[in-house]
Amino acid sequence: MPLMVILNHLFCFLPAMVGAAIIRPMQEIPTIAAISTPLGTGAIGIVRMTGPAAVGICDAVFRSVKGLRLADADSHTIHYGAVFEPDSGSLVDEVLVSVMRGPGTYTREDIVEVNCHGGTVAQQKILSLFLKQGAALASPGEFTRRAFLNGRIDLAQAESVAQIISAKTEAGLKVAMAQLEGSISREVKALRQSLLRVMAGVEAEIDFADEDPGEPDFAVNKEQLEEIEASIGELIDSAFVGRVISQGVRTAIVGKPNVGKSSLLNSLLMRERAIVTETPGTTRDTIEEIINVCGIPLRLIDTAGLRPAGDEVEQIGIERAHRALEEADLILCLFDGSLREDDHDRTLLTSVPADRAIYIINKSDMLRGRPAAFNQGLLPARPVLISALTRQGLTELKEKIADFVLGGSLPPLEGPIVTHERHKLALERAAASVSRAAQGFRVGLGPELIAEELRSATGSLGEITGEEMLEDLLDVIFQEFCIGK
Ligand SMILES: Nc1nc2c(ncn2[C@@H]2O[C@H](COP(=O)(O)OP(=O)(O)OP(=O)(O)O)[C@@H](O)[C@H]2O)c(=O)[nH]1
Ligand SMILES: [Mg+2]
Repeated sequence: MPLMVILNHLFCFLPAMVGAAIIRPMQEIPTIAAISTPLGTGAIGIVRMTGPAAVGICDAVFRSVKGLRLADADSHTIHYGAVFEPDSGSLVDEVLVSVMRGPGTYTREDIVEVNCHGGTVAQQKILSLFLKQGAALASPGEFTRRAFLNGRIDLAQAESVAQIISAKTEAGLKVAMAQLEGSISREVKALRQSLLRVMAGVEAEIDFADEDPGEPDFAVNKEQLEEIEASIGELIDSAFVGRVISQGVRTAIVGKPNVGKSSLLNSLLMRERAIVTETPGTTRDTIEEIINVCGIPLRLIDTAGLRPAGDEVEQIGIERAHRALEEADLILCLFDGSLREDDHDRTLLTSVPADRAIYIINKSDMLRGRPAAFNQGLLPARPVLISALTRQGLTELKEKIADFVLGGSLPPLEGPIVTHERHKLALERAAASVSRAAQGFRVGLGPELIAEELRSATGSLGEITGEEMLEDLLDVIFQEFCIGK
């Protein structure tokens, strides 16, 4: 007899209307629930609940094969059984339920996780039963927000959770994991403590100004601040590598229509991702793909050919191409080597900043040993000659890209690496305040003004780890999360 039938049979004899009494959490903290696995077809789905009523709510719709109530189960145990519709007693799904009691959990609260069959129906049915029993639907990132608010992780660690989920490369995952383990938090907290020590000295001087505390040690303070400033500077410097690792180098392929931009994207990806035709204006929208070039992740963006736009759709595509060009870390500026340059090429050259560009002459296969018809003398740097069609010259192009980005390879990923723009901006604010405070010591500024700068610097550092924070900031950060995390 199939397992589901046995289960159905078995549970039909259990007292009808299981869990008919709706359990409403009496405590102030609401119990929240969400589907934690992506919706769609899959072998297993997980519906997750956290909060003081989590175990009770699950007990109202779950019956274990052994007849054990989850309320009586030990923490960190898994129970096999089934979820039932409490009103009708009908079987919803065969499940495994994990019971984890706070504070030894992700949120530090009681957590119940139901492993049911994948696919949308079973998961949504179980979630709706939990909501009927009194759970509230979790907002994006609310589980992690609780982990933060209940002191299990700090804000920088909470943000690394979203980064682990969205990691596109092995290096990105490695750095995000290090951040979850506290690599950034430890460094930032240590710097903040050092600043607080300097600040305590300055404030003591303000408080005891009338009591002649002796000559304050300005030289020592200045030296300490300069050390702190240098350490913050190192963190800021790591942000470029951090962004490369976590998001990839933003690389736009630009050129007039038909020069082979989409063909180049496809060749680098080694698959037919973008449509290629001989009709100019084929690509209308930007297309983004991640590729790995010599271990460096690139976010490659194919764009619409740049020319005075035809219809409205092409016009929007061209606007997007211009935006991609402006925002790119690296621009692959493409020309058709088989044709003489024209006004579109010349206009393009004026809008591409040479310090962010690699110039490429495509369609080398059509030259058959002859020099390119395109006048290379117009280009600010020596171009790479390639054929997107035959892949000739692609190895040289990849080496040039790797060399351009990080001098050829990723540096060893040791020590703290800043990957969040929010952290970088806060560090820059902190560095500016520390620098002004150090300058204050140098020119003999009053201790009140120096203390103000130091307060501002510790505030900026505290924003990174959440030791100082605003409720609005939390809303912005956790909105980035997926529901169920
Ligand atoms: N012989 C030759 N043909 C190429 C090469 N690269 C692209 N082509 C051809 O050039 C035409 C245009 O290629 P696409 O890759 O669509 O060019 P594009 O720059 O993306 O064009 P738009 O999307 O219209 O801006 C197609 O017929 C390609 O097969 C090449 O290296 N050699
Ligand atoms: Mg194209």
